[in-house]
Amino acid sequence: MNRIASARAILAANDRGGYTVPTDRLYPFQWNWDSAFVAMGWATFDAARAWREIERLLEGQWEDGLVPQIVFHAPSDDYFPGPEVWGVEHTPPTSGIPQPPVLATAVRFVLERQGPAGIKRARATYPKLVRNHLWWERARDPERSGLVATLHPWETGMDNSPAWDAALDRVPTETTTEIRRRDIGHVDAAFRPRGIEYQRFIHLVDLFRETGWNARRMLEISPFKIADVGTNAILLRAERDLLALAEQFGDGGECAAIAERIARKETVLAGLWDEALGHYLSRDLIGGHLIPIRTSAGFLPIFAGLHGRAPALAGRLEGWRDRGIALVPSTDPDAPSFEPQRYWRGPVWAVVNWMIARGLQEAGEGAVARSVAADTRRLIGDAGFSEYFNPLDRAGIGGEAFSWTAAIDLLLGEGEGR
Ligand code: 9WN
Repeated sequence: MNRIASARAILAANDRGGYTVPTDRLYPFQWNWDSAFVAMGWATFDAARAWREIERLLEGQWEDGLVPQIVFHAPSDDYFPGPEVWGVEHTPPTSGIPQPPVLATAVRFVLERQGPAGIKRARATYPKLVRNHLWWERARDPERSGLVATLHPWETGMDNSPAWDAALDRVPTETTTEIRRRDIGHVDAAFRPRGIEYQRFIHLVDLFRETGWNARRMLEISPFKIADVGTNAILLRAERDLLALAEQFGDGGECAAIAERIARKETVLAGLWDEALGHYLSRDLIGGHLIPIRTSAGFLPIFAGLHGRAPALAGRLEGWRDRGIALVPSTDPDAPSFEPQRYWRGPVWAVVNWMIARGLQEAGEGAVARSVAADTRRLIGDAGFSEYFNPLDRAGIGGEAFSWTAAIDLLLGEGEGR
């Protein structure tokens, strides 16, 4: 089978009836940001199926606009925590937290890719995106500072990033839920988050469930509260893409409200730049300080359209590349917390690379954008469609036959993002 056919076959094999699981067994449900990338991958060869992915994700959308991290379309014992731990009243069952909001970007991509034939489904999707972006502001930035808060590491999609370590230390390790991890039955425990991190992850779930998933209460009481540079950059990008959709499907008032949010977010996101480290950083909203660890999320403001720092950030990527480090490590390889195999503490993720490459390309850093894209393609070509990759020895790690890796390979194979 050639490479395109192999990538398409992974999406087809992980298709569970209009939604795509990230990979068999390890992740047996529909995940939010995975599906946004996967929809773009489907769009390269089956627009109708791309729309279905988006529509099935939105079956999980709450009344208040939240698009949850996980939609539990069908029961499975292969994953912990399942719907009974979340205790959310929704049909289909869902988790109770968000994930990085790539969806509006995906909808615009699928529409532009398909052309006029996609207008009907895009028009039907548009109001749900508007409600979702209003949720972000109401639930996570009620004071309209321009930065949304993250209350759980899982919301960032970069679950055990060392950037969360100090803030997570404030979270107690006791849980009312019994922890029955399934992930380490599927993949090597050395590649996954540690036990103590899981205790804190579940402590937060217990705490939020006890509020009845009340957004206001959660924001008040969470001992973990971060302005994640990744989530905020992705949201700003999504706002720009939503504005493009609003110009086609919305009214003047909606366009003005989105434009106003964009202007506010541009200013405050720029404020996450740290001159000493020469990188964009997340802010601890309890301590008030920037978290002094360079991660791959710190490149995402370029994807959000902040291009002023792109030359400096491109220089850092070139430096790593010239030392033989595969781009883009999720944690600075020179940081003491760097671990080349352990989940978000070092490994390379194709989806993050796609966003970084696209941002660099748009910022006029075409050569480095091509390096990031080429490295991603090489990693996948050599090691397979793995969940993520060791930036030092370039091995594929985690789950295999991974949907979003296949989707990104399809996009990069066509030159999208370069
Ligand atoms: C929790 C599905 C998801 C990704 C995340 C990745 C991992 C889940 C987990 O898998 O998180 O959401 O149980 O480890 O960190 O980015 O969306 O692929």
